[in-house]
Amino acid sequence: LKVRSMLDISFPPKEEDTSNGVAPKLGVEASIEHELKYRVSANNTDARPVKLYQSVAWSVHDRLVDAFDQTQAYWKEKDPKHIYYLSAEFLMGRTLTNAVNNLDLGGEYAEALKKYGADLETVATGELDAALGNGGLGRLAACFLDSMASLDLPGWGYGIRYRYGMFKQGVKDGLQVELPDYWLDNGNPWEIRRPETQFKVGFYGSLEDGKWVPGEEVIAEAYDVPIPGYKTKTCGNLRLWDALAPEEFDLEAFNAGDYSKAVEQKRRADGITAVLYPNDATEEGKELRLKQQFFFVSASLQDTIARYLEQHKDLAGLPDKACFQMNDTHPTIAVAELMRLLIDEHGLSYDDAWAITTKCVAYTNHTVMPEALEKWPVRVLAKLLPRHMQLIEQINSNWLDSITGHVTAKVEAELAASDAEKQKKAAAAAEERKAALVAAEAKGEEALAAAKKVVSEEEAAEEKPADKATLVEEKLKTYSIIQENQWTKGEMLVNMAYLAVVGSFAVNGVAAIHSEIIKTDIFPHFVEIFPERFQNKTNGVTLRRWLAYCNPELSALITEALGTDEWVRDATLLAKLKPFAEDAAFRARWREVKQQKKKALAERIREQTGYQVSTEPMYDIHVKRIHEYKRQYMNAISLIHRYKVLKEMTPEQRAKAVPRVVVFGGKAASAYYMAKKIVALILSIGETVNNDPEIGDLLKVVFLPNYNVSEAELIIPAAEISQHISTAGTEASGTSNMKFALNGALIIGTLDGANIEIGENTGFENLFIFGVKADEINKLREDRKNFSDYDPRYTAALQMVSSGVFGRPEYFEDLVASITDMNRGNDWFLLANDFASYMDAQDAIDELYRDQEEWTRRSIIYTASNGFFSSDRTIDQYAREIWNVQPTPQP
Ligand code: B1H
Repeated sequence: LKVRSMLDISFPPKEEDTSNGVAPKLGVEASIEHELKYRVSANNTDARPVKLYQSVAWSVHDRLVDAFDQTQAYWKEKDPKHIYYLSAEFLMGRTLTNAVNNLDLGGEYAEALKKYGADLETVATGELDAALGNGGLGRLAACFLDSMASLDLPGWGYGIRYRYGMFKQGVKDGLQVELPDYWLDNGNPWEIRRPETQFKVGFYGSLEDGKWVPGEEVIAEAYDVPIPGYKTKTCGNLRLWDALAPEEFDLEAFNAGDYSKAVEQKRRADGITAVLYPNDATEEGKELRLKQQFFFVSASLQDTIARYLEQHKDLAGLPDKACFQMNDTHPTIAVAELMRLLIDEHGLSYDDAWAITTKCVAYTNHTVMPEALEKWPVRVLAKLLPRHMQLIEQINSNWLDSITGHVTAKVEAELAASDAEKQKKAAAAAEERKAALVAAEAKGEEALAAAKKVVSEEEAAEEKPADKATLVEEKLKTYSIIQENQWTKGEMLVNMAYLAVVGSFAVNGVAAIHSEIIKTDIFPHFVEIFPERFQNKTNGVTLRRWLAYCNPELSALITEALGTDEWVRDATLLAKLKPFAEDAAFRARWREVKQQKKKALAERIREQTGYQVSTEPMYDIHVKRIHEYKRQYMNAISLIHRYKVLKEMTPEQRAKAVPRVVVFGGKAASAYYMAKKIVALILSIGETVNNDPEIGDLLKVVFLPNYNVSEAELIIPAAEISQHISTAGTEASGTSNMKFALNGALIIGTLDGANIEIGENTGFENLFIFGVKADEINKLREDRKNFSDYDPRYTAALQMVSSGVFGRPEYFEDLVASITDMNRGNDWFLLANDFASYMDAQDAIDELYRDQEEWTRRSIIYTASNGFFSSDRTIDQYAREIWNVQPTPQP
């Protein structure tokens, strides 16, 4: 129910727009001055970095709003089909650099800032990251928005305006600490509040005469974040919802004296959009999380339908105008909510509603980790969303009815196959018994009696034919959206991924191997029924943020070599760089750029950690969320070994060793016990190694705190080698691997996720690939070895941890046990299995680094080979193969 409409609020009449395109009335220089004086209230002399940033940002804001208004008005007039990307996370990072450059205003702003003795790069550091996401999944959503706008595709993102985004990570006493992210404290120039766009969202309550009467209501209010495409007039939208208490507007209740009730309601509403859950690839199962999910999904669907109905009268046409892409299971309650809106609010029949829903929604799976595949207890769903639970039951029962024929045929075929087998066995057994009786008879009365007894027991024990109905029932359960919890017997769960697959017209994985694994391991039943529904869409990253803007030096070199900067729009052009890999002068310049970026990173390391690192060693980077499956721990163990070897070397040997600076970064979920210990171990190793005078510049181990989008923009261009070493079959795709490759960092990695496709594009001989393959994992988990059989380098390194070489041996006891003790984790991610081949790959890296010409040659080959991983390519595939949405640029 729309609470307010546009008409309730009278805007000042719009002036005649004479600005022609995106240029507003004030020039860049004048507008910065205007903002500085009137909005930020600072004069020129007081233009400190943050205030200058704010003025520049507000000046850019005005230009964005022009582009936004024009695009949205144009789309409204043309009425093309839209894609709505529903996501609980959008990890946007900073906006200023991206906005200025996408609007093609870099030159003008640089010029205007001269007056303040500032450059855009420095001013940009005044901005706090918008960190409304955990890691890869949220950042992918942000890259997709950039590509959608850049390809002129009519599309909006829909999500939550968390008041506190991802926590800020600090380090205290060798441990991670979590600090609140006050990202909105200085105001946010990149959003437009829409008090005129509000919707009611209900929770709890009961069903009265089949009608849902919510027990609690909140108001969703829209904020729009303009998304400028790269050098196009198109400006897309990210609409984020904030929650308000209805009482804030209900003055009557307020005046009636129910003050505490009003305050309580406000507190509850605030809670919904307060914080982002800091879990990456795990799931908390908290009711508040489901509340968040339903809140933004309901508001987004109501909003879309309301806008659709402004221009169309019949909802049957909705699938021609709207497609909802569900980013993982978090927004999959959309299947039930769209059904409810169509049936309860718009009067459609169940069947008509189902026909529309299943043409409108599509689902992307991002993980095969069982702990991340959301399953909500029926108890929780029925309490929070009783009408939705009822609809899910109906959806499930229709679904099971529709496949009963298929399942019965399957059972019959299995029975027939096993019957034939059984008859053969039974005949053989009968022959044997006959022979036994004959033999017993020959031995006399007593033997015969004993043999007869055995025969009658055996005949009785012979398998009864299985009851077909029971078998069908058992098998149907494995297809059911509602299933019994395998751990807590009796508790029933709604498998949200199954709901998504049944309700969607397309289901996709995020890298080739992952899309295969979901077909064989996660949804095999559903593949039987609708094989055509399953697709692959290999992830990508925007080359604007992740090459052009974060590495302007390398970009300038690429542009010079190619004679054009068109590669920023058309990444396939990067392939033309290949011949330059053979040019020694070009390689020297390529190295110079890398050196420059290493220097910038070294400076950041000094600022953040106090460690002074040289820019001469190899820069070896391992940054991503901390997780056991990502195996930062295995890298840490290898570094302990490296340290040990360096300590044992003679000075002559040391002089020949290849020095490294190893940089880790990444957040551990606040409740993830082992991940926090892994952070602590890395910090402890650094503490010991970095202060060991015998080691000096030969090895530095740095944990750079608070890894986020902005840190990544600094770190990735400086990398020479990057690590992507998850246990095969666990990392769905990975996207930083693509960013590193495009910035000319070599990869050490397993045959997992997108590493495989990067290998195919770059040539596997150019990567350092090691470790077991995904299809060997199950068997290897079964035959895990004894601790005593492990690689001696590995056991010695762990021994050093246990004996306290890095301090706090008791604190690390659990961590060591998790990979050495059969009863305490038992090395689930197979570090021990992969360690030896990992070390071989590390040796190969050292060897190649001695040959700087060959190393640089490969570095160029990486950049030249990986244009495929532009998110423009990914989004073009989604648009054509799933969404059926057409580019709609303004003339
Ligand atoms: C990915 C998540 C994820 N997969 C649950 N799944 C979350 C799951 O808050 N939660 O409950 C949050 C995030 N994130 C990542 O998606 C994969 O691990 C990466 O391999 C992949 O590259 C990325 C984008 O597809």
